[in-house]
Amino acid sequence: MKRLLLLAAIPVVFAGCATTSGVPEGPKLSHTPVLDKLDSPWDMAFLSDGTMFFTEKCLGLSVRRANGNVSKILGMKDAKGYGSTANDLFCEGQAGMAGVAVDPNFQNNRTVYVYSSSSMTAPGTNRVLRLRLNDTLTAVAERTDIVTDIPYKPRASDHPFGGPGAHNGGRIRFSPGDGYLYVTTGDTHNGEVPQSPTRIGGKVLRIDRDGKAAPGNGAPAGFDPRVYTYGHRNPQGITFRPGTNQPYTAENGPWHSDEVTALVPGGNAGWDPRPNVGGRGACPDNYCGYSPNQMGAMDPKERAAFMPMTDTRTYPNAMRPAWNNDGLSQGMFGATFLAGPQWKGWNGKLAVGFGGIGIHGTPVGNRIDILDIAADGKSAKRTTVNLPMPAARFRSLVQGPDGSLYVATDEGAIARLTPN
Ligand SMILES: [Ca+2]
Repeated sequence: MKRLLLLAAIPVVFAGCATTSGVPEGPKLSHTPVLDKLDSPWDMAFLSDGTMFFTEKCLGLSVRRANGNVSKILGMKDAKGYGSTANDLFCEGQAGMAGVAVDPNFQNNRTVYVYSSSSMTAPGTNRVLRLRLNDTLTAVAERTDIVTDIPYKPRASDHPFGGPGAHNGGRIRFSPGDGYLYVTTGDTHNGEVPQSPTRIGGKVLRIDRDGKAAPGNGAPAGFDPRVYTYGHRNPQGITFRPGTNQPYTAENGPWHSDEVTALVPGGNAGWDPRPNVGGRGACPDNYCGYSPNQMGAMDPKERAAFMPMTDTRTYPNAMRPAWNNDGLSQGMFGATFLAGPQWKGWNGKLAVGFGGIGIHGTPVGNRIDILDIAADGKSAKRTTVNLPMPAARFRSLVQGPDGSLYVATDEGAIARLTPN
């Protein structure tokens, strides 16, 4: 590890190791389709033999065996052909079935976890479901909802900017370090939620496999003990840095400043869209997340000054982002640290995927970037991957057990990007 650090620190010594970005050179990638014609694939999780669980936002949970056969395991209301069906699970807007994670003890308990919207509690919440599967991985043997109170945006009338299901969060990952489950939740276009001590949207939760608060979360007194970090907008990426296992989030910005942030226990990510905070006045429907009305032609710097993703003036101790996508919002949906010598200069670097569609003057962001993040998590250099496939809206990035990077796209595909 020390030798690798040295290589990264003095790349100029090694001809060909450095690029103009300052990020060491990585491998060439080849592209192999894995599944296509899927319906909004949202996330994947692997067993060591290559078995891949995957979710589709408006259908449910399926599994692809290493031999390529696919079984549909748990379908939501009206989904066809699933071994099990749950009529309370639904999709709407950005919400539906989202993240999936495999229990670290899967070989003994055949258990996976999914994040899904559910109508079981009116007017709808997001839940984390613990699912024990049958022997053939074709149906659910036992379902236990271990988190039932993650906010969901039920109505378009909450404010003028987005529909139901917006800012829904949804990534779930077990830390390879402490073994706890980390859950990202969105602000649901509700101004009170991100800084609320008791409403668990706009947060990263850190829980055990029963949904109980993990020890050492460090949130301030009066906070729900499941809260690990708060003051998030809509994080849809969480990943753990090789070596330290420090968690990092990737989250969308409000027409400016997507952020990658190194998390610390009890940290405030600094997003507070309430009225009368940070020198703002009132806002439509008490949500200043797009304040002032940014339909105008202000550039991202002006927007950021009005509605910062990290309000360090109001919250001087807020966690600063390592990187803010050069002040742009381009739909940063997922992130994963790359690990292994096959990644060459990108070993230990962060891959982030973008799926922005270019609304409100924000440039299209269909790409994958590699971030070389400083050891202290406070700055980063960036290079952009030369994709061996057409530009796509990347919803999920996961490194598989074969060491390749698997991507899910809003175009309905899951594909393997193999370094060579
Ligand atoms: Ca922030």
